[in-house]
Amino acid sequence: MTKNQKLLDWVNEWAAICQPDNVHWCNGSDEENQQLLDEMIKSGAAVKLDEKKRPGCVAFNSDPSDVARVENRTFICTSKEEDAGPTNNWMSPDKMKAEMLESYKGCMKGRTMYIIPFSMGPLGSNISKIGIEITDSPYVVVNMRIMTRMGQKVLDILGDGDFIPCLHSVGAPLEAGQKDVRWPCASNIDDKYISHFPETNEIWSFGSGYGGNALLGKKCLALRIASNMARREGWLAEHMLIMGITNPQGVKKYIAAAFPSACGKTNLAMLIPPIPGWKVETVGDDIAWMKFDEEGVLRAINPEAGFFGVAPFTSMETNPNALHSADKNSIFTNVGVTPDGDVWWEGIGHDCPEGTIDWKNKVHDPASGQTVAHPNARFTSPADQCPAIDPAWEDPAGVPISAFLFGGRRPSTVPLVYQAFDWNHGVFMGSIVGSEVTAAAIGLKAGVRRDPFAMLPFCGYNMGDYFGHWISIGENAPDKSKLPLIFNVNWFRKSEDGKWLWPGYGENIRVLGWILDRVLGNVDATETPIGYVPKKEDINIDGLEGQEKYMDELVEVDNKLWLEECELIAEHQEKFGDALPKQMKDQFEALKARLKK
Ligand code: SAT
Ligand code: MN
Repeated sequence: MTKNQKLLDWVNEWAAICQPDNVHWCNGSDEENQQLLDEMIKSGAAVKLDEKKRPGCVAFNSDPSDVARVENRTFICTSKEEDAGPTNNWMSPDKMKAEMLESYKGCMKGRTMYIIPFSMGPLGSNISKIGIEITDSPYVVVNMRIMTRMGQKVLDILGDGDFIPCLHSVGAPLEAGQKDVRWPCASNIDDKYISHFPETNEIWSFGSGYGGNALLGKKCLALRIASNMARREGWLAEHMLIMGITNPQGVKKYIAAAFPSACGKTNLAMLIPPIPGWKVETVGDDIAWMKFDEEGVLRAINPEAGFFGVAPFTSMETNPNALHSADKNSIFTNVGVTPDGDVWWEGIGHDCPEGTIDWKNKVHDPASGQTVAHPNARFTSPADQCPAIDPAWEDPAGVPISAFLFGGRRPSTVPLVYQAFDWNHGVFMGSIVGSEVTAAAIGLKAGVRRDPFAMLPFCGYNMGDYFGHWISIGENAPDKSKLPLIFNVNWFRKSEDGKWLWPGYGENIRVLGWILDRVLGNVDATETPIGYVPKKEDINIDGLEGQEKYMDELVEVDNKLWLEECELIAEHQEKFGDALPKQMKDQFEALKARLKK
């Protein structure tokens, strides 16, 4: 256990408010995990999967109202509204705490309060942070055990040091004798809150049991709170995958990449190169924490210990490494369960066996038009089960980052890959990341939905100040010559008749190859108004039949289209008002001037 008085006081305080039947301090052992799983299987909350097909695996189905992060109920609570900025929901800390305190009173009646000590980052790394999550959800406990380093070993390292308090309740107290439901949560969306108090490093979550709403180490701590800490302390907490790439000459470099959702981040992190001699290894698929070392090299750790990956359309075709990560010791949420005790989801690569139970606990009827898995169904799997896990993925020192990649889904305008002229230009590039949406998709006017640095729902402070923080990282770099190079990629460019110009998936290694060559100084590029673009012959397309004829279009920069893009960028920049750093305005003016030349 612990002698940390601050921690003991905090737990006692909340136990008195939430009034659980029991308090359980999680030690993280196999026995504890098995006991929790057994209890949930017995109560019907979880289904045990077949021990031969999926050893050590269980499946859960959530309440149909509780299936994803709730962005409109996610709040950044700062004294001043402008500190949350135009992209976050804001409420004052006092008002939020008063409101939520009412909800927390007696909220754990009939339940056990679990205390989860966890480390984001390898135990003992100087980049790592310790959090303590209070929760009344045993589902959260078993997930946190995979997603973080969790248990007594964390308390031992904590000693009487500081921790980030993370409070969570599903918000569904039980009356004496009341039978629990499979997936307790607050039934009304307005009763849910995912609140962050960056000024005091606190997280209060209420009403949801799903993913990032409830596994508070992930988006809440490792991005929203950590982005604030990183800003104060001069480092970076980013929504980025980290991967190692080795070329046929045996040279290995690490890159970090940010993409908005649904752009294939996990697939890129676990890519299997189809061309000989290349190797990709995964350090992380979602979050990167980065600091300069004594030599001035920016080094990254993956603060997580597992993957919380989207299941649908994960297959042996699209991502065998993700699939194998979930072979055993994994938790599945909102997937189908087959009669022989395996899992099934849309796009898994084979037909749905008759009698499969869908995510709403009904036998699937193919004629119903309903999907078997929820589109946001997930697998929770230990990272070290990934066949391509990087040997240095737990190195407390982190891995050296040579390049940043940004990208979105851009059917037009944006070339396959281009490189920023310098750091601030790269920051500008990150600030305009976005995906094109059709009018139908969001019920609004068609256009580009901007997701700067893929951090829109995860930046815990004013996004304009966040751009400023990135600029200051470049300005204050101990050795500017060692800063990572910055690139934008776009796998999704289409021809005028709507055909994909680039095959994507594993073939993206060919683009990563060019990026590696730029890092190594092996290859020239064409200077264009938007940045350095590859000479088409420098992208290796050996063995890609019929690809040659698309290469001109893939690397083309059309000034007219980019001037139209600039009108959209102007609208985007206006949203940040006075918080938009002057350097970002200067970058924009310089881009327009280059395009008009
Ligand atoms: O639910 S999570 O926040 O963990 C995953 C996601 O929405 O990106
Ligand atoms: Mn993510």
